[in-house]
This record gives sequence, structure tokens and C-alpha cells, in this order.
Amino acid sequence: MKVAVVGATGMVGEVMLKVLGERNFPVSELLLVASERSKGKTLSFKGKSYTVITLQEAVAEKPDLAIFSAGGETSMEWAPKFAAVGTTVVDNSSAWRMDPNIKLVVPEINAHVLTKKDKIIANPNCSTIQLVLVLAPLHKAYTMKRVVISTYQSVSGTGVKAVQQMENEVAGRKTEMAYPYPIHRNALPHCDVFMENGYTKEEMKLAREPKKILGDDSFHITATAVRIPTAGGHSESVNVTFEMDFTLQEVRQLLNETPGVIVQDNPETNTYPMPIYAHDKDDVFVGRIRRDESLPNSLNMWIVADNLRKGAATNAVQIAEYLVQNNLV
Ligand code: A2P
Ligand code: 11C
Repeated sequence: MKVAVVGATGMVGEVMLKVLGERNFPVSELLLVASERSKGKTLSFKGKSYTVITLQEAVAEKPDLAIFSAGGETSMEWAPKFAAVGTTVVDNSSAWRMDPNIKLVVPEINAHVLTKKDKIIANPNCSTIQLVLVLAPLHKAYTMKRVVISTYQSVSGTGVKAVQQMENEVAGRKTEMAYPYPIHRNALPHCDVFMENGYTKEEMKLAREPKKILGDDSFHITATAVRIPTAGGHSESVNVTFEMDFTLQEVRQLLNETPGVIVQDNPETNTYPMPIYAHDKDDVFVGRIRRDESLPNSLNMWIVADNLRKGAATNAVQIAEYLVQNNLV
């Protein structure tokens, strides 16, 4: 595979290279792509040095596969240009996710929708991926009626500038601001931009993307997204009401059997998922599984994952692996 990584110098790009290497993705030729600012920089992959090139140069190389993580505007403009030269694009931005002609994929759930004709494939938002991976088997078993999510999202989801803001604030240094307020010792009910309906874009991604991935819009879903001063790993408090009743034992068993999900749930030993332990892992961790005693057929859970891994790079590489394994690229 001739593979281009677009946004290779960014936070997700760096993890993307790590994951491609770890999983031994079949790379015969690698193109590392970033903005004009980074042209000529060197990055390494599997101990070999590569020079960063521009988008224009990369398109001319007609790679088989391009994994994009360079922001929505870059994807909107450049993904079609790669597709036009025959490249299959796996795009990690929000640009194409809700386009009715573009598939939105979490491989464990809906990779089967992919065909050879899909030249641009969307990778869902990080907080969506960890959520749907846990919801999918429960929806299948008990049919969801309503989901309420509150997120606790790490600064790494915003990018390098936000990580630097937090580090500078912790060290008491003067800082450039990625957020409108300090993040150290704070919690901002504000992830991504505000929209006309008073929700943030992140909250609307959480409300819309799960329906598309699960191929079902019969359930209600609402979210509040909050940025907290953690370095890596998003956490979510999730409340679900189902049509059918369940037992907690059955729920734990179903989740235990779900590929990519690990149950960490034992109040007696203070066992529950936390971002510091999810860091650098590809799995989604779920715990604090308990009945919502205020309503019939209702459940509370706490879901944590590394937002740069399963939330971004790992999921994108898994899509690429599925394409290769099924001869779709
Ligand atoms: P660059 O490092 O040259 O700015 P992050 O989200 O961590 O800030 O990373 C964003 C990634 O997207 C970086 O690799 C960045 O490259 C890349 N990028 C941003 N804007 C463009 C653009 N207009 N064209 C190509 N790559 C871009
Ligand atoms: C965050 N979810 O943590 C975002 C980061 O739509 O892909 C990724 C933004 C996106 O703020």
C-alpha cells in the first residue's frame, strides 16, 4: 500500500504513525503530509526518516490510501482531490461525517457497509466512538429509547495549543489561550463552537453521529460536553432508557463479550475506568454499571477511552485494515 498520512505533524498524526507501525499495517511507501509551514521537516516511522511534503505533492503521487487528520477545511477541499486520482480517503475530521453519501464507520459495528465505491470514508468524533461501541450491543439486546450523555473531555482533543495552555497554566507561565478561559483548576461546558440552537458542535456530533453509525434514528439522544483539565482520555457519564428490561449481570456479560470493550466495574475494590489508565490503550473501558432507580428499564454507566487512539487514530487504521483485508482499496 502506498499510504499518505495527512496532518502527520499533528497530535493525531503522531499517534496515527505509531498505530500504523504497531499494527504492522502493510505500508510499501509512506507519504507524510502537512501544511506548507512544515514542508521539509523530517519525521520518523519504524526507525526511518521521512521528509514532510505538501498536499499538492502528495496528490501527484496518487497514493492508494490517505488517512486525513488535518482539520475540516483541509478535508473538505482536499479529500475530493485525492478521491479524484483514485485514492481512498479515511477522514478523521467532521467535514464529511453527516454527508448522506459518505459512510461513517466504527469497524466493530458497521464496517460491512463499506464497498469499493467508497472513496471518502468518515471516522466518527472521538467521544462518539467510545459511546457507540458500548451502546451498540445494548441497543441490539434491549432497544434504546433515550440516551443522556455528559462528557468530561481532555485537552488533547483540542490539539497542541490547548495542551500547551494547560501546561503553561500549571507551571504558572504566561500562555497563549486555546480556550476563552483558564483550563487548569477549571471545567468548561464548551467543546468546539456554539451553534444557533445553544448547543456546542461537539454536543450535536454526539446527538447525530450515533444514529448514523447504528443505522437507526428511532431513539432520542442528548448531550452536554465539558472540557476538563486532563491530559489525555475522554470520560462520559451515560444514562440509557431501554424498551426492554435487563439484568445487570446480563449487561456486564454482553459488554464483556464485545470486541474492543473492557468492563472495569467493582465498587468493593474501587475499580472503575479512569483516563490515566485508558491512556495509550486501544480499548474502550466501561464501569459504574448500575440501575437508574428513578425510571424503569434504565441504566447508568461511565465510559472512558484514549481519545487519540480508539477515538481517532486506531479507529481510522482499523477502517484502513478492513479495506485492505476485504480488497476494497
Ligand atoms: P502543520 O503542523 O504543518 O500545521 P493539530 O490538530 O495537532 O494542531 O494538528 C493539525 C495537523 O493538520 C498538523 O499536521 C497540521 O500541519 C495539519 N494542517 C493544518 N492545516 C493544514 C493545511 N492547510 N494543509 C495541510 N495540513 C494542515
Ligand atoms: C474534542 N472531539 O475533544 C473533539 C476533538 O470533530 O473530530 C475532535 C474533533 C472532531 O474536542
